[in-house]
Amino acid sequence: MAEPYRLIAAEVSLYSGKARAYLRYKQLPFEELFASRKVLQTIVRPKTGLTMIPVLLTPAGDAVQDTTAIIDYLEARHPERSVYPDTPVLRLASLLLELYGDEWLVMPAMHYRWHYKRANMGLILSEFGEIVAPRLPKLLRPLAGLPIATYFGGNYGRALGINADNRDAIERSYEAFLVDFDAHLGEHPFLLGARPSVGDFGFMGPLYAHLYRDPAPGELMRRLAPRVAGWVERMNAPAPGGAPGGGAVGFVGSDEPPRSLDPIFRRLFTEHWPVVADTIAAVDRWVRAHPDKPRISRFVGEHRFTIEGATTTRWIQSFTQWMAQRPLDAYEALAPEDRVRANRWLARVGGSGKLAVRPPTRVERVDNRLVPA
Ligand SMILES: N[C@@H](CCC(=O)N[C@@H](CS)C(=O)NCC(=O)O)C(=O)O
Repeated sequence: MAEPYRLIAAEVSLYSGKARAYLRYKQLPFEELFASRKVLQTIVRPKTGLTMIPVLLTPAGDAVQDTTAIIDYLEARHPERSVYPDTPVLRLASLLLELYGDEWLVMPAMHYRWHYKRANMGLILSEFGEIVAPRLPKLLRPLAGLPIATYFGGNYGRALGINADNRDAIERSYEAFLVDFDAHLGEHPFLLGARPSVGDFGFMGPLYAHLYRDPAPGELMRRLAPRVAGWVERMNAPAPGGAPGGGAVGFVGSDEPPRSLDPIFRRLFTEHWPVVADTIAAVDRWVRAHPDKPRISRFVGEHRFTIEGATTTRWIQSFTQWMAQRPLDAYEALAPEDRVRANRWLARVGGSGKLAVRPPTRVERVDNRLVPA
């Protein structure tokens, strides 16, 4: 039997949930290797240059970090049960949804984990403790987890722009999202029909480890949006989305995203897209201001952003542009007749004109770091 893939991951980690669900859906044999500090120091750091998870270790000896890179690495080698719709407008929609899950829903995920400490910290400290000192008796693990919990819990607010000014707004936005997604799931088992697309996996990061599994937001999800909780469970099942081997189940029949997703796309274009557009401008400014730097900094300044009427400041993350280039490229590549259909759909969801932009400075990932292309 072929040697299995290995996924360095942890249940408590946001992006691990995306990669794990993807590997299960593809029915690829894999073993999960717990991302203890030792594994991070002896495997992840030396092989990727980063201290980030998840990391896919392949039988060919590659170590792939970043869930999007992991998905594309595996799609190239295992094209069956593809998570990319083969019709162009659905494909564009799936890339936008992945971007939204990866880069925007991370905000409620962090907020609900770290703000509702009393409900969540028992679980979080104990799981962070397992990363640092997996051999410590269970009772003592929370103590060992305290330093990293303090680090993550102390920094997320400034980085993501979450504070007393917009906490209520973030909750209003997330609760509305939950209700919209729940209504959609009354009509379709996954975002784009009867099988998961890359957008579902993008959603699975924040919606599993934090928003489903952490006690406070988990209770909220089960109460407000039981179908979303059911979707999380389906996404984590061994072969979500139909019969083993792919079967006949597919994406929605026409090349048009379901209308029940309109409120989610509208929110994407109202809340998230201004941040994306601003990030593209900031990356360009940063690269012009640092002509001698081969790599682009992870953070390229600060900007103001607005969610549900509340405006505050966040750090601009250059990585967001790399993710945004995917739907922008998909839009750019549309044949004229497909573009007419895409524009009709975009007009319906508040996205008119928004994808017809070319980043003045493109970025690419080389050795897991962003560089100007
Ligand atoms: N975009 C990346 C992000 C990976 C990531 O941020 N992982 C988190 C854990 S879920 C991490 O390792 N954070 C450590 C850090 O930010 O330094 C992906 O899709 O894999």
